Amino acid sequence: MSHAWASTTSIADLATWLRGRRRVVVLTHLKPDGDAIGSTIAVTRAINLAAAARGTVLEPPATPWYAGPMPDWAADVIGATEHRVLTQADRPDHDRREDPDAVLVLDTGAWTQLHEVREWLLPRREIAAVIDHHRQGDADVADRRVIQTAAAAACEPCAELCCALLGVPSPARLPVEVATPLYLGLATDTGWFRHSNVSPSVLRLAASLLEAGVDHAALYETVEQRDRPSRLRLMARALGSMKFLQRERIAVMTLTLQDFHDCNAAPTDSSGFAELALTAGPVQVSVLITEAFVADRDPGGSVTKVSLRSKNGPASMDVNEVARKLGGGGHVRAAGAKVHADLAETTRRVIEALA
Ligand SMILES: [Mn+2]
Repeated sequence: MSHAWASTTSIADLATWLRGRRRVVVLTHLKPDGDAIGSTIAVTRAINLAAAARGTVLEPPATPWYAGPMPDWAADVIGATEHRVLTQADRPDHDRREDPDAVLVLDTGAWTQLHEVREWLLPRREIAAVIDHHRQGDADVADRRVIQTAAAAACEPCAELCCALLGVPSPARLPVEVATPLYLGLATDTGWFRHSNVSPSVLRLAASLLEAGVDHAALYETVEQRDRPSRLRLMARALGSMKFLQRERIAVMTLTLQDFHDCNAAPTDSSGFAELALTAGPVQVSVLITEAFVADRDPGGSVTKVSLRSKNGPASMDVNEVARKLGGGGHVRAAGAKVHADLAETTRRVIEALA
């Protein structure tokens, strides 16, 4: 078994391997985002549609399992597709159905992102496959891996998998219930087609998915135009905390638990804040430092979350490198870390890492 974070198989071979599996558990990273939910729902539906097309199935083979919290829009995207949200009361090993004969891990391959299912997944890695686009991951999560770091979203390779499973020659021919979650992942991981990861292949895939019947405007409204007013109040706090460093090249925002409390905000309300400062001309790196909620902490220690975003261009900074100095990782333009220190000490370490 190779231990390098690299592909060991192809999408075509994965599709062949999946054909005829009776029960497939589909996993993704904790706190799933648009790409995580999009890829898992699209692949789940494709597997189940392919099984139904082969003959009557008593129970659809594929089920996604999530470790929350789920975004507010999740129910609208998931609809009637059967899924599980794992909780303290519903652990992976409480599943009384037949043990799966395949496990798919989409949009991550890092144990730190698979905390809730780690113990369950460890003895099953020989029947597991990872499809991911992140630069870092743990090769021992699954023997079968398709790692496409050039892909903007996990939904790019997953679109290819859906086509192979359903035997269609182009994503434009996918059923709209498969095309829509794929489009969601593509759109959200590119900031609705604004980030530097937008490539010809991203726009070609998006165009094909629109041909398949995706309603861009309806999806945008469902996902992006449903903020609770508490999120805007919290955004005002984040912007109010902003400090500029290195002649306004770097902007650092901080959010305390008190900020969340005062604004009556949920932990997910700060998502997307990390990039806020990139709208300022001189700012090359935008940082959000957040006190972690109790559920995210280790007993007895404080944990602070760091999210980094950077601009493209000649003066740009590889924030993946910065995050790695802090014990985290991610992409060149978007990365993060969980630091085992309080907000003040974490801020000090972030500024040092950025120097
Ligand atoms: Mn992704």
